[in-house]
Amino acid sequence: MKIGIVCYPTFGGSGVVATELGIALSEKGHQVHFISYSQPFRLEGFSGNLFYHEVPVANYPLFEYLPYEISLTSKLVDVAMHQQLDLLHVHYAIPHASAAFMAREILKARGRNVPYITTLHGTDITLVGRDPSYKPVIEFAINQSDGVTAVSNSLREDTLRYFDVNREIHVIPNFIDLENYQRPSDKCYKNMYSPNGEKVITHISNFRPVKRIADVVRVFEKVRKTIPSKLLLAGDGPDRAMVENLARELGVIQDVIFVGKTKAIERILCMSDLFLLTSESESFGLSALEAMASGVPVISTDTGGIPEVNQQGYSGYLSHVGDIDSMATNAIHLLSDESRLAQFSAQARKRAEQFHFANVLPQYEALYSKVTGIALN
Ligand code: GMT
Repeated sequence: MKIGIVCYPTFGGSGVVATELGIALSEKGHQVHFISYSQPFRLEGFSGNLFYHEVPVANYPLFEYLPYEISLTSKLVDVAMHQQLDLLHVHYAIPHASAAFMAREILKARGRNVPYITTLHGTDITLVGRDPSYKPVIEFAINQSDGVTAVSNSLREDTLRYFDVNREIHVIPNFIDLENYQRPSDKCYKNMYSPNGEKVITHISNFRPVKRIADVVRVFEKVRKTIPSKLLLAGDGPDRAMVENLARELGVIQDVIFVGKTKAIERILCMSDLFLLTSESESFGLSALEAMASGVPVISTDTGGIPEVNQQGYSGYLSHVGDIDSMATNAIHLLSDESRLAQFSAQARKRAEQFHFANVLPQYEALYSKVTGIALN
């Protein structure tokens, strides 16, 4: 099948999932065309089945805001026509679903039928998409989609709660290539950050307010009183300065390491003992799954789709949003007992196996087949 994948190229779960999906599909023999305003950051290397098309946005002095959606639509039409695409699969509804709708209609007028599938990822529904400045368009574009998927049951329910959706929403969870998250303990170089054998507690995110990173630092401050530990913060974003100030105020800054935006997530996780995810809202929590795949137990909130990923008392523990005491108690419970920590580490990896891409990819292929009428064997 020839598939056009539209996604955000920057650091963020939806772009990661879209990129990994495209790569996995190309390895199965599909021809995949990524379409975005810059090359997705995890799209490295080349293969005969994998292509990238950049969306140029022409500027004009009249434009205070660049009309990206129009440029994307034009690029989708162009790629679909010239590459003979069978399908468009757009990740994150805003503005990808409405651009795909426009492209499909333009292509129809040119005698080509190219259906589109919209995958909902989270804030496109729970935060941004609900805003009145987007909602009517997003609702329409979801309803017009030839197929709609959500990354968790929780997100499916949120979509039905916030939008008037008359399409079936297929839940296809995010996935992971377990091979990429092996944990060769001798090559982790953990002593780089914990020279005296301190425990390494990790958080990875885009540092947006929804992640509540201040809670990460507050939990760490409590844990550190009992367990010699370091906090590894990977990523960057609007709350970075606030978090740095808070770490200073709490007197823990000397044990907090900011590694910035990094592609080397597996290497960070390899040296981690525990992962913290304190989000206010999270449709899935891909970073938690990446941690679990690396055998790192997760202390998280119980919001949104996280309980569908992190299993209470098995791969880690869940607490209510903002319950710093509970999260710190759970972290100490794990970090203070080596055999319990090892048991949870093994269980976290086991739980992650359920999300191995080989179990999830066929679900997307089945939907592609249904929507295009092209049989796949
Ligand atoms: O967090 C965001 O605003 C961005 C968004 C993204 O595009 O990365 O994240 C969402 O999609 C991820 C991949 O499906 C999910 O793992 C995240 O839970 C989800 N974020 C939220 O719901 C806050």
